Amino acid sequence: MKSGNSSRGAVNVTETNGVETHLVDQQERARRVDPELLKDLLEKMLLIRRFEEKAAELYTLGKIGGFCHLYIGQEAVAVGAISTLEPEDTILCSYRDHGHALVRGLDPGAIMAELCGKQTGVSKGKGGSMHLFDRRLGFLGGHGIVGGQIPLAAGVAFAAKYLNQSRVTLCFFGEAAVNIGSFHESLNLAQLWKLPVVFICENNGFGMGTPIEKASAIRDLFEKATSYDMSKMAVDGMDVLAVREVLSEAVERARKEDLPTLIEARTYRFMGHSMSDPAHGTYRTKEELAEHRRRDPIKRLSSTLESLGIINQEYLDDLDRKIHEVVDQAAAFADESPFPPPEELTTDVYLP
Ligand SMILES: Cc1ncc(C[n+]2csc(CCOP(=O)(O)OP(=O)(O)O)c2C)c(N)n1
Repeated sequence: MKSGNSSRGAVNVTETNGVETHLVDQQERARRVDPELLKDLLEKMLLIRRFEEKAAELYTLGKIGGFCHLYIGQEAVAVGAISTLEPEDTILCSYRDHGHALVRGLDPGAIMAELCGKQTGVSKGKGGSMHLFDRRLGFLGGHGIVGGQIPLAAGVAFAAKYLNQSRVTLCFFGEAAVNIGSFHESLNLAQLWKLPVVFICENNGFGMGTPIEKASAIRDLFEKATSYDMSKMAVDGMDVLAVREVLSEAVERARKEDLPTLIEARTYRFMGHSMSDPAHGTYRTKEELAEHRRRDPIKRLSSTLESLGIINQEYLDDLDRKIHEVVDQAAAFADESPFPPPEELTTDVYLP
C-alpha cells in the first residue's frame, strides 16, 4: 500500500477480508499527543454531537425546514482532519457539513441561524443546512450535488499553486461520490499537476439506503488512487487520533511537496441519511446500528483520556454543561433572529 513513509502517520493495517485492524491502539496514540490538544479534540467532537442533537430537536419543532443531514457518529473524521490545518488552508465538503463548519470555527449561532433560514445565518439564511460558507475562514461549502465539491477542490488547489501560496485544500465527500466521473477526472489532474489537495472519502457504508457493496465493484475505496499513482491511506474513521495522524502526513505531503493523497476514513452514521429518514431505516438492522454505536468516537476518546488520568467524570460533566450552554445560546440566537426581508429575495442567489 502506498502511504508515504512516516511510521507515525502511516496506518498499520492488516488486511483481513478488506477489513483493517489497527496495530496501534488509541491509548498509545494518545500518549504521543499534548493532553491539552486531546481535550480540545474531545470538546470539538462533543460540540458537534450536542449541536446536531439540538438541530434535530429544532427540525422536529418545524423551526428548521428543507434538507438537514446529521453528522452524528462521524465526528472523528472532521475533527481529526481539520485539526491538522493552518488558518490559511481551505476546506470543501458535502451537504453533511455542520460538523466541518463548527470545527473550522464558524460561529455556532450563525450556523444554527442558517439552518433556520434566518438573516443572521452564515449564508444570510438563503443556503440552509447544505450550504454553509465562510470565505474568511477558508470554508468553501457545503455542496448539495454529490461529488460536486471534488473538481472545485482541485481548482482551489490549482489556484493556490498557481499563485504560489502555501495553502492546502481538504476535500471531504461520501463514498457514493467515488463513482461520479468528476472524482476520477479530479484525481487524475491533481496527481498530474501535483496539486496540494487531500481527498477524504468518508465511507459511512451507505449512499442514502444503498450499501456500498451494491454500488462499488471494489471494497477498498482508497485503492482507487492506484489508477492515478496517488498516495493513499485507509484509516479507522471512528478514531480521532488515527485520523489526525494520517491527515498530518497527507497535509504535510501536500504543503511541502505539492502532492495529493486519497484517504478513506471508515466511519458510520448513527442517524438516518437525512432528518426525513428514521435512524436505522429498512436498509440496516437495529442490531447493526447498535454494534456500530459501540464504536462511538466520543465515548472512545473520553474512555481513553479517563484511563490515562487526563480527565475524570467531573471534567466530562462540566464540559457537557458548558457545551449545552453554547448550543442553547446558538438556538436562542437563531430563534430571535429575523427572516430575510422580502426585498432580499433575489439578492445573493443565482437567477437563470
Ligand atoms: C449528482 C447527485 N446525484 C444524486 C443526488 C441525490 N443524493 C443526495 S445524497 C445521496 C447519497 C450520497 O451518499 P454519500 O456520497 O455516500 O454521502 P453520505 O450521504 O453518506 O454522507 C444522493 C444519491 C445528489 N444530491 N447529487
